[in-house]
Amino acid sequence: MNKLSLGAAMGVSFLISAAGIAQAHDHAQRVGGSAMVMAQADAGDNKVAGMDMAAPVKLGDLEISGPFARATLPNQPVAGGYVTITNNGSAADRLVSVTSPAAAMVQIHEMAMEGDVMKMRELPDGLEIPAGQSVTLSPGGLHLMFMKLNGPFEQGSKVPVTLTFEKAGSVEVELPVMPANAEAPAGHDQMKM
Ligand SMILES: [Cu+2]
Repeated sequence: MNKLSLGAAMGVSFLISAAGIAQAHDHAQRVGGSAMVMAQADAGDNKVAGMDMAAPVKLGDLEISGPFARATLPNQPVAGGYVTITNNGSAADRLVSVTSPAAAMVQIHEMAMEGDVMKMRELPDGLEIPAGQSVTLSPGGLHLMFMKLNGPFEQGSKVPVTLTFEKAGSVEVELPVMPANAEAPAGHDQMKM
């Protein structure tokens, strides 16, 4: 219901520079605090645990669960999105492309050590989902990188994405936007404590 308001974004001018993007990328790594998690701890367990946990989306042998995105900070030109993809089939599949009306471009990124610095980089051949296994995209690891955003990602809204797999085809999934430092989708914070 709270679709990302693309119209509202038109007046927002992002000061995008190479440095800005680099900062945003670094930021994704540095922000990991538990302030939000702590804040939710009092909120009544069942209520929080059951909050808006979308049922897994099925696509052939694949199941997509636990979707979420992180709210953007002011002037943050990129955003991260996360899902878990389970392959219940007997053959590997591959996430080959991602699109969203919320951003001009969505890339599939991994984190990798370059020397002693952790950096993100695009997976040019997509992301393999091995037969019988789950692949989890999560903060600090694999992620969907929304670039050239059409507007800020606001907590409480939902960002639609279309995931396209080599074999299973395409499916649209909505990513609920969580706090900027969220580590997991709604309902999972409790389990992490
Ligand atoms: Cu990235």
